[in-house]
Amino acid sequence: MTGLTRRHFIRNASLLSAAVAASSTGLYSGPVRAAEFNLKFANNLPIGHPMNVRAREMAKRVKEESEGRVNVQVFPSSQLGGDTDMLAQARSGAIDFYCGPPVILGTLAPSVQISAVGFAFKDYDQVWAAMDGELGAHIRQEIEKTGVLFGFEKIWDNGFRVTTTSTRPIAAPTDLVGMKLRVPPSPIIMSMFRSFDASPASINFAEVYSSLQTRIVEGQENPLTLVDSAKLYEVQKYCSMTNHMWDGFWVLGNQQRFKALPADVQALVTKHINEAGVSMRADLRSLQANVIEVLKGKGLLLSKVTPEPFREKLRAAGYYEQWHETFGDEAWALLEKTAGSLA
Ligand code: X2X
Repeated sequence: MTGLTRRHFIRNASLLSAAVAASSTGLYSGPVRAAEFNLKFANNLPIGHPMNVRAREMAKRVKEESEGRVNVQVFPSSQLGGDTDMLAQARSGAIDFYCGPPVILGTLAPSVQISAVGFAFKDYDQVWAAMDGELGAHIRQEIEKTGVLFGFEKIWDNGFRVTTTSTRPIAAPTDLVGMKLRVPPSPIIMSMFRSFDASPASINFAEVYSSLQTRIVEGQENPLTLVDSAKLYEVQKYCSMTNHMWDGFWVLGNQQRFKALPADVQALVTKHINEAGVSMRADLRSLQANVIEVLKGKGLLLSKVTPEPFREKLRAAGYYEQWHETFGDEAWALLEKTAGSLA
């Protein structure tokens, strides 16, 4: 094992033991009494990310308010498998709640990806107006129609995605030509980077750090707060603020498993999951306020990017036309209602 690989291994091992410690504190505090309902809440993000801080808080509140009847166990860092795997487990009911990024839910229902159309949302006012409004309601209906999963009302935040690389900064679309870039297993992100003539590789988040470290890929794209919390700055040199799309997480439940719970348990869990989502949005917002300084301090070379040439390239490649056709006129109109014209 090389020094670097060992370091990565130890880092993961310590995350894992921290997670075990956290969940066992939850399990054995208070009067010893077996829970009636054990529910699994799984995601791909590091244990210290606001998603998991708020998820653990949610689990604690659910446990307290149900007087120990309901035990939600939080599994961060892809502990139950990569995203493709977690999605399959959520569908089968092996995972009760899965934080599913819209970008990778295209295999579930194509329209779930509509919030990830490139350069659509300009700021958070637009994001929350759409996602807490008609567009979000439309997407949740589409998820529900699968007959397998459903989405809780408040979508959780990930952020605006930027591009980090080890070889060269991205200032213009031509800088992306031929670039080996990790993207999530996501049809819509894959299509964007193919339109830029890059060479995107679909890799689950669980393997992002190691694929950058071993230089299987030159770069990746994710929000600044995740570049920080997943320590991607350790294995990347440049960070180009492409802000090419907003991304979040639908907390997905398994319809059958959830309906089998008593109504009061359903209501309690729903309330606390939605509240946790709203709180984590605010947590991320405050991290975003100084993340640029934090990342500069860690040695990353940050640069601003003018979006218009990138949009122009996407238009010319037929990207917007293609996704408009996939999502249909009705959904596209809902997107443009907040994001403005994308033609
Ligand atoms: O896999 C990613 O890049 C991540 C963490 O942003 C998603 O969940 C889409």
